[in-house]
Amino acid sequence: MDIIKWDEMLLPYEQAVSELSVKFRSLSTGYEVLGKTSPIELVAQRVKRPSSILAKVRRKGLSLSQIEERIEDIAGIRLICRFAEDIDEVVRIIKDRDGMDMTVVAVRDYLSLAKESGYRSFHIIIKYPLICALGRKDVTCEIQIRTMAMNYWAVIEHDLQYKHDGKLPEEIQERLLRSAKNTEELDREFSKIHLECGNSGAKPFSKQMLTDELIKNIRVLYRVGMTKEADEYNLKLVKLFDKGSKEDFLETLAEIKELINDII
Ligand code: 0O2
Repeated sequence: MDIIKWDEMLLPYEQAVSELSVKFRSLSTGYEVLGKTSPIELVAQRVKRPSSILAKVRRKGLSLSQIEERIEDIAGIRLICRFAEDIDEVVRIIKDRDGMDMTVVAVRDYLSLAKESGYRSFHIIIKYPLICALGRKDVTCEIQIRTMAMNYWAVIEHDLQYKHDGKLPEEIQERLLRSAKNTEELDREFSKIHLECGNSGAKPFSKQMLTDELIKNIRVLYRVGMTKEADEYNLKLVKLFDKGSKEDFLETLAEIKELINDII
């Protein structure tokens, strides 16, 4: 009989989800640096629980020695988007990486056709090359891409299934299915609002954003020792906040940036 050394078996999966999370978080931060809105709102990671691995082994009629070869979602990364259209962008980003730091093995589109339960998400199965304490290994990983609304539904439904050993009363299943349709409607409505309010990708200049940007730059002035100038701009900021136009903000911002550029 096969004996599973869980710590040893799960080690590469733990490392893979950690590395991949860093990569996707860094990618997302890059958009921020460029002043754009990232299509990835949140990155989550998990390694499948042993009980869930064993349940899948039984459901699929596998032997224990087939776990690594046949179970593709031991390592899981979840990329959560604001809008349904962001999912397409994230899928494109991952497909573009195929053959670089990961290889796309399969794609499961539960958006075009939701699962019977009502579950919606886009899954990409990848092989991720890893060097870990056990040596070199290509780790299979499932990347789930979904909106916040899809995630809300899936997390709650998953939790209910887990607590009821997957045997939810029919009436609850029907209500969950209806809720899934409601989240689909919510996603559609948010996409429409997003489109109507302009989604150029570049951040619009709201007063709040400009204030934050000014404060960020004033803090740089303090850090580089230009205390007098920083104090002056701090005072000016309060006046701008009360009465300034966007043009006034932009002008002041340009002045501070010039000062910073001169000394850095
Ligand atoms: P966890 O996190 O391990 O407890 P397959 O037999 O391979 O074709 P399978 O096994 O359902 O199909 O694989 P699939 O579709 O890729 O699903 C893997 C994961 O997707 C699940 O892992 C869930 O995270 C998610 N998922 C799939 N179907 C549903 C669903 O109906 N409801 C919810 N909430 N999530 C789903 P585990 O093993 O359930 O989760």
